[in-house]
Amino acid sequence: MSKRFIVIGAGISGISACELLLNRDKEVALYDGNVNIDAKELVKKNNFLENVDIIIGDIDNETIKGFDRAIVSPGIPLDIDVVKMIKAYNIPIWGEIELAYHYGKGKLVAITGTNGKTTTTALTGDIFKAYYDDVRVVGNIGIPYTKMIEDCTDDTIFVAEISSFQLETIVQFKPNVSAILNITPDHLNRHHTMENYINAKKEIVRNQDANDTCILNYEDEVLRKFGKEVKCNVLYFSSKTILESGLYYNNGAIYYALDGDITKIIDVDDLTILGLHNYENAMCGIAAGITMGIPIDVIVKALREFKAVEHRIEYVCERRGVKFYNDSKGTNTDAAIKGILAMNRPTYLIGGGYDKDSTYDEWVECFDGKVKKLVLIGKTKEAIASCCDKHGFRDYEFADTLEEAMDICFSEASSGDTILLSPACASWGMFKNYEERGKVFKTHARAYKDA
Ligand code: UMA
Repeated sequence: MSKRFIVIGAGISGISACELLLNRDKEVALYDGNVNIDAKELVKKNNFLENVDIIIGDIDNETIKGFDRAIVSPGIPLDIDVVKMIKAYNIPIWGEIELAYHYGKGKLVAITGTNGKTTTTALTGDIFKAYYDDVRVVGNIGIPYTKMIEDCTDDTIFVAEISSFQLETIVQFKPNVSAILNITPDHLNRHHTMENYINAKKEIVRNQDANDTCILNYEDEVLRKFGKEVKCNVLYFSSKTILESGLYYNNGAIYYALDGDITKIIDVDDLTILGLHNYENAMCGIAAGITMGIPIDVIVKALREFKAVEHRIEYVCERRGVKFYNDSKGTNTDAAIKGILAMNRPTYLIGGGYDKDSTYDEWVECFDGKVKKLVLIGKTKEAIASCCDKHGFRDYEFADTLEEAMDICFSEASSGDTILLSPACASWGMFKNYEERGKVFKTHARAYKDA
């Protein structure tokens, strides 16, 4: 078994990987290409690194030669010089998730996809926690898989968000349940071609066999076809097609069909996450739960209680029949368009903020009868207002603060309406960051009286 490891990347995954290896009595070196990293500071923050040889900036062939195995962090492209040197000496490479998998025990549910994987992982984690005692939510969601390995047992269930970066360096990684939500162009600077990106995502099933299951989006052409090629069981979900077997959305509800036998799972009005893309995320989580033997009533309870990832189309509260949604993370027009598309009720929209020289046309175009009124704050209010004029949308008004904007909306909104903060702009200039903006929105919304 390898003894001397070099860990590449001193971010959260690299540091957790070092700790895991030290706990297993390995000799560890940590390399990072960023010359601004202060090794002493790293050790101060992570005492265990005292026993690690920290190499910053350049690394030479002689040093590389001395290692038996390399562990790479997800953000390390595999074509940078240090990785090329490692490959030239035939030193085996594991990704940080491979290292965690190697030392882990229990069961693994691994979720990938271009969009929605964080929400789906969080939701799936909640469904599993409602039934199993030791569930650990890990991976790209922000908690390194290697950090959560200690004390795991055969009864532990890992629910992991897995990125295409992480899948590039797996070897034996074998989820009991995998899921690919969708694949659209992303990260092409790292993967270079769409084909490479798709192939990286497909790696998630590489080691799965007839005992395992892969959950796939039936409406994604690549994935529908992929389901016919894999060696494991396949469970599809669909937001458009009534399936003979699998999860599907139809006319306001989610159903589970097994060889034509149909069970209604939940009305989507009972979900706390909105929009067709979120129904897909929910179906994926339900599919994972069903596959791992969780009773439907437990799944439904967890779905009803699920709190969306903070600041992303996050349901806040209902006052006088008016629902409040915080989409402070809608800091650009693309993200803010998703916010509007997710609304299924007439909407009072709060927008505007820091000026990034964006254009707002596509955002305003999607208001499309759904946005009753737009209240604008921040530096960009004039620019957005003139874009509204251009597109014939006249129902806008200016406010000086977020709270004032909310008061305007709440005084005019009636029961059945929604108030949505989805600004299409960054928060700077008025707030420290989008989190602070979202928190102000939530506090002010909750302070409104119900009657
Ligand atoms: N580094 C080099 N050379 C390089 C590139 C990076 O030395 O050429 C060093 C940097 O100087 C830095 C370190 O590598 O010190 C950073 O490593 P990292 O980028 O792998 O970051 P981590 O802090 O370990 O976080 C990673 C994921 N980051 C990326 O994939 C870029 C986190 O996902 C993940 O939450 C974390 O591991 C735990 O698993 C973030 C992300 O942006 C959220 N993911 C992408 C996405 O979601 O789109 C894929």
